[in-house]
Amino acid sequence: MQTERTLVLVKPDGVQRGLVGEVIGRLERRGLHLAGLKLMRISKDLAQRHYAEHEGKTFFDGLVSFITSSPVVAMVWEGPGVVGMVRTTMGVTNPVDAAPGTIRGDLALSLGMNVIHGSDSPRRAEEEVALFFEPGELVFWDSTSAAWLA
Ligand code: D4T
Repeated sequence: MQTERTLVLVKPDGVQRGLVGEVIGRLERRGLHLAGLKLMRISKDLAQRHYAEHEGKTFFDGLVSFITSSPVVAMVWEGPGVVGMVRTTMGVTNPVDAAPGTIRGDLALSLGMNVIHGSDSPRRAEEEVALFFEPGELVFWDSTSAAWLA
């Protein structure tokens, strides 16, 4: 399977509740590789572009206000099939329906405050990684290289 990259955000609720380490730990334990990481405040413009598919929906303004309300941790994760693996590790959008054992099923509070974002397709992942990260902010993993294990 081809190596992919995906964008993950620990949303404001996750950062405020001290869940950054928990989210990173779960993704690391699945064997995924971290290729980029930063704590940032999302601007209104970036939020509107990131959530453009939801523009016009009743929850759009609330979604933009929430994601811009306080810092998020933005990450790029890498690995074969990483887009799907992150989505299954996250659980479905609404925590009421998210399975126990998933991040949202174990930790999320509500449809809005659901701890984590992960790109929903390889095409969106490429767009979202480019929206949040400059190429120079990302590292290339070579899982066969002993240097990473030293
Ligand atoms: P994100 O994009 O945050 O990873 O979430 P999902 O991919 O799982 O879900 P989504 O795009 O359908 O929704 C984006 C974001 O909007 C919030 N939301 C969603 C909301 O507040 N009310 C709603 O009715 C829906 C459908 C939650 C996630």
